[in-house]
Amino acid sequence: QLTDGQLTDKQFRDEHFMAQALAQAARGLGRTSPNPPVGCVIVDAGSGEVVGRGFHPRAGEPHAEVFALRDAGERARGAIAYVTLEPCSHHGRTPPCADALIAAGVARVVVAAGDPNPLVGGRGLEKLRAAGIAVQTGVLEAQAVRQQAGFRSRILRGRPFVIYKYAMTLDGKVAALRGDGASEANGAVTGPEARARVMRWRDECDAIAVGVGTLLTDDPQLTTRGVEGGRDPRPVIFDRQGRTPPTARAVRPGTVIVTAPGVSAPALAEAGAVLLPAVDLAEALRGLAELDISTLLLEGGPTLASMFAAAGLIDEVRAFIAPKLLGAGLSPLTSPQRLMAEAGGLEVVGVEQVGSDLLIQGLRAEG
Ligand code: AOF
Ligand code: ZN
Repeated sequence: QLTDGQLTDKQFRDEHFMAQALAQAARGLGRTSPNPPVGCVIVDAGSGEVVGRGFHPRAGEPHAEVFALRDAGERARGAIAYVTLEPCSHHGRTPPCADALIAAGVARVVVAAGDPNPLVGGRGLEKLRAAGIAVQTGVLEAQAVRQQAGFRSRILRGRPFVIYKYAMTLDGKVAALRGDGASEANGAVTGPEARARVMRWRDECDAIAVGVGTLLTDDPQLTTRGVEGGRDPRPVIFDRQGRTPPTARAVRPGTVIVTAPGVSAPALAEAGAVLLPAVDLAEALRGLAELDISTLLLEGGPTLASMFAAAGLIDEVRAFIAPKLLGAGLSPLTSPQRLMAEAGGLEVVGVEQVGSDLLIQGLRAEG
């Protein structure tokens, strides 16, 4: 029988190993859509030694549990498996992970968050319990849900999770009124450390959105630079009339151009771009989800972001504040026009100094 002290110790150990599983999962960020990033570590119940690690590298490849079980080999028997998402119970592109855990003789499974996929939805946990495995859920659940925000948004709401990233001066301006517009990395606003952080976010997000105005002014590349092993997000250009030049640097195979219905742009299609006609933002986001885009990073400046904000479609804000005073300039949002009492509340999930800039991350408060 456990005393209170030992119970706390066990919870502490569970959180310690789940944090390692989350770190494994993070290795797949930006690469797994439409699947979630998932990580797994297998721990010897006696010695507390990690005997297996794995993560889901991309859709179509084996799931995290399979890699971790392979890594552990015979040492999985009687061990504890820590998984960031409920093990699957269905035959998809791969066989069920719950079956693999049972076959390997794992004694206990600790899960961070349930799988909202209707094909799974609790049946993975049931399968494990029916096989006599001790199952515990909810360990570091909030972190896991955040890490899986894109997958969960696409499954539960049919649209990508939208992150508005911007950089402003201490007096709240993202760009001067003339000269340097809100450019690709807001280079003029923050220091190099903040810009490097943005590159990491590009690596981790499925797609990056800009408006055609930014595209025509800056001709941004919208690529990931300076990240080892980095990959480029898919550019998404909001361009109602199809004015994007096929020679723009962000136009490459897979680039999405969101237009009004009925716009034809054969030269863009020839350049490999995907035309996505939509009557409004909600329809555009549904279309992006169908293109397997789970996380969308808004870098397009105030005009595009204001459209999203007015439609209530910003899920997370990542704001850099640079220690500079500009004077007249553009603010990060121009709409909606609200009373202060109606201002959209954010739950702050991170405050950090990055180089000489301050980074504040906030999630839209539910409801
Ligand atoms: C897990 N571990 O590492 C992942 C899971 O088409 P499939 O076979 O790859 O199945 C995809 C679904 O499996 C996905 O929608 C989600 O519900 C679950 N993902 N599950 O146990 C993993 N990536
Ligand atoms: Zn699985």
